[in-house]
Amino acid sequence: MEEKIKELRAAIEQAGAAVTNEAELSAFWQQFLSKNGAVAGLTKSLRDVPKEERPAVGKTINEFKNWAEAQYQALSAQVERAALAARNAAETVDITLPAQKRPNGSLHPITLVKNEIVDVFSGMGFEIYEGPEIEDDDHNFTRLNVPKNHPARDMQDTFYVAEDIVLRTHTSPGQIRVMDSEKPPIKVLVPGRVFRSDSDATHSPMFHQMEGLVVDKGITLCDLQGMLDEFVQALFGEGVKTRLRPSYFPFTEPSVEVDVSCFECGGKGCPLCKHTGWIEVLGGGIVHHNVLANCGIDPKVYSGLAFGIGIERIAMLKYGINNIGLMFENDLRFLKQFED
Ligand code: 2U9
Repeated sequence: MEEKIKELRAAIEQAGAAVTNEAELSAFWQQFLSKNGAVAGLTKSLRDVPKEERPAVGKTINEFKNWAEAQYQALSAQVERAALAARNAAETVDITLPAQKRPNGSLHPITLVKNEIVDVFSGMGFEIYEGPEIEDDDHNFTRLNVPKNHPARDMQDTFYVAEDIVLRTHTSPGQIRVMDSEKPPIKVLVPGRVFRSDSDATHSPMFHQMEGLVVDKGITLCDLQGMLDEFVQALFGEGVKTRLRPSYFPFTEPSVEVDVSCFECGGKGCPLCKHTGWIEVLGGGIVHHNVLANCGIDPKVYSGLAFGIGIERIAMLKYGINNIGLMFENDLRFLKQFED
């Protein structure tokens, strides 16, 4: 038995020295330490040892078995360390390489123009209010003096959600809500998405508006023109002038269309202003007495001015965009032009 153990120890040492990876380690275990392996074979051969010698030989075999298992554990740790070292070498990061650049996002032209307009009017003391996009007939039409038979109420022009519920066609219902909850003096700017059943190169079924409302004693069209002068100069440049033309809206009387002198040609005439020297930018007027009365404000005591700006229209003019659809396609080649 002594001889057998000595031979096996030598065989284990020799085989162990050759183990370099998992597969070889597994073969080593199979050959020496598995149920049918060489070390188990020693225990089986204990049967052939005379009875009186068995305890001593058994002890020697057990000690050898422990040694063989320790060999295996040591080899296993060695293979694991080698595998980790190989992986670390393969996955080395070259920290001297330049970092990958993440592309920068930028503000959408509509947001840029909206922020600019908000800044100008905030500077004049306007507060910002945002109302709901889904409105009832009463806030969107009736209290704004838009009569039952008015074409704006037609299904062809307005998106109906239910019989008396619409996607707001302007942000004006927001001003109605402000007048319901606050007493004059009121000076508020209401930006937001609005919806109309209309679509071509300059109209989109969803677009952005910014409406202003001032209600106080003694408000006149002069106040409106003074504020709008400030506004167009901040947006289009110092020398730009405004011109008011008579118009009609159900919620204002008198109503005006507001033109700016062409900021491209200085008023001489060019393709942008269609050779007129003027460009239409927004609408406004003096709040109709019915609208004030509908909101519990006495039109004999107070008067108001209101204006409405289409944000896409201003963005198209300011940046020379010829198709409104470009602003909703999110083509990066278009958006990148507005990076600062
Ligand atoms: C109240 C009273 C009056 C808001 C007004 C306009 C004129 C106007 C257009 C600009 C381009 C709509 O987006 S657009 O197509 N708007 O011309 N808006 S007066 O008048 C109001 C609003 C609220 C209580």
